[in-house]
Amino acid sequence: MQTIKLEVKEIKCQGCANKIIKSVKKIKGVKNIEVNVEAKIVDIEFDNVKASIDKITDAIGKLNYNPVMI
Ligand SMILES: [Cu+2]
Repeated sequence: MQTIKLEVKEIKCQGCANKIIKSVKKIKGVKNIEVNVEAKIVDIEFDNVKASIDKITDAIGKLNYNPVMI
C-alpha cells in the first residue's frame, strides 16, 4: 500500500472534491481518498500493484484539474 499527497489548486468547493473522489474511486486498487477543500490537498491510499500514481493523476487531470505531487 502506498500513499500520495497531491495539491490541486483548482479545488474551489465540495463539488470539485466530490468529482475527484468519484473519479479516483473508480480506479482499481484505490483504497481510500480524502480531499481537504480548504487546503486544496488530496490524500490517496492505493495498492501500487493494481493502481499507479500516473493513473490517479491522469484521472484527476481529465476533470481539468492540475494535481501536483507534494
Ligand atoms: Cu467546485
